[in-house]
Amino acid sequence: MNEKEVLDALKKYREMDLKYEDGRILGSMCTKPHPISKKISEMFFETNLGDPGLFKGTKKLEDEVIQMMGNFLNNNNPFGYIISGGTEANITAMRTIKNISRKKGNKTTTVIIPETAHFSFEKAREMMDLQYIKPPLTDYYTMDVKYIKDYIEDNKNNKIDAIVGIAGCTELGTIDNIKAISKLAEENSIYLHVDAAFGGFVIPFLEDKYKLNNYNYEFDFSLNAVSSITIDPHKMGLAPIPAGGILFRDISFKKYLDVEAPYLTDIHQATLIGTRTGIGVASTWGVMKLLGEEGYKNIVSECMDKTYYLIKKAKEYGFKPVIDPVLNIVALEDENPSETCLKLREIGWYVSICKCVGALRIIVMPHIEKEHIDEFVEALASVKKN
Ligand code: 0PR
Repeated sequence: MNEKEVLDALKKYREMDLKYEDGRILGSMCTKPHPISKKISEMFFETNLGDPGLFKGTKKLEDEVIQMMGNFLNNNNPFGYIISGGTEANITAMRTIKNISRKKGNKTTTVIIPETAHFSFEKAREMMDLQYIKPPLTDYYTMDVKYIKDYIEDNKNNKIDAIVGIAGCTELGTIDNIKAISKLAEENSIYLHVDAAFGGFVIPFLEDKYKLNNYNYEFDFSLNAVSSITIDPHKMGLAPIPAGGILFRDISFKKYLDVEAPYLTDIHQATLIGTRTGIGVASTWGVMKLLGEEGYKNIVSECMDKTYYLIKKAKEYGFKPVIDPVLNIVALEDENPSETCLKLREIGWYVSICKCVGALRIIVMPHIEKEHIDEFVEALASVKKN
């Protein structure tokens, strides 16, 4: 093929894809990246942070991005990486936990983790043969802290290595009571990892008027036991895929991840993935510098406004939200969500479903406009009538 033929052929494939701007993608935590990232991607497209000595500028950018993210997560001295996504970040955290446990001489690694945890933790469990304990959920779909407290007390001989808390769970957007969990973890010297893959770029920018009463939104390094946080720029950070983030409290955690890589410019490698692009790093840097705190606040506020709008509209048509929205995620009760989801797909609407409760799941990302919401609620009503 010549170049024109290649590009024409590719265009045909690309045209089969859905486009965020059409407003039909309602079940995705990704969105159209900020436009500046197109230029940045071109500038950094051959960079490889797998061999950072060759790309010193890009590595410096990564250090700066981690520092910038650390700053809004209340940590002035973070250590971490911009990696492929939340899955890699969570697996990296679990690898750290397992290696700390092994170093202490434990044969098994036991982790308390919510039922609502993302399936990336299941991959980690299977790969590293971890033992998971899943406390029951409260009425707010968060981990029951009293259960954790009792479990730790009743199992003094079977030490818990770590607790995972979620700040913005995949299905409902709920936030575990990480403040209370951190206290427990601190008292019992337990590692605490927080999965804020989605919530990390939302909660710090959430205006008070969107916060629910009696709800704890604290999740970051200001809580003493929090040792690592997953936070993904390629979700609400508006960076292009792949850009996930793993941040540790400080560099002391690096030794649990390093393997020897004698023929690279840096003779140790801590990330799971070897060859890795600098595009995510540079784009995250650029988008963060361009938007600043004000920019992210505006984006989050717009998404929250539209979240409340969706709930208002849905109620007018007789649909009921499972919970008051914590973040920009709406779950609408449905007796048979899989069937409704398929019927909606037949007429061009792509929502997703919850598994912890019978509900349709809608993520109100920046590409969703109020007109899309109006059209969607009508489409949902028509599907439910038939
Ligand atoms: N942690 C949480 C809390 C998540 O919600 C997700 C992904 C991950 C970790 C894993 O992140 P990566 O997918 O970046 O590895 N949550 C979304 C989900 O599973 C991912 C997604 C995004 C799915 C866009 C579909 C989609 O169209 O629903």
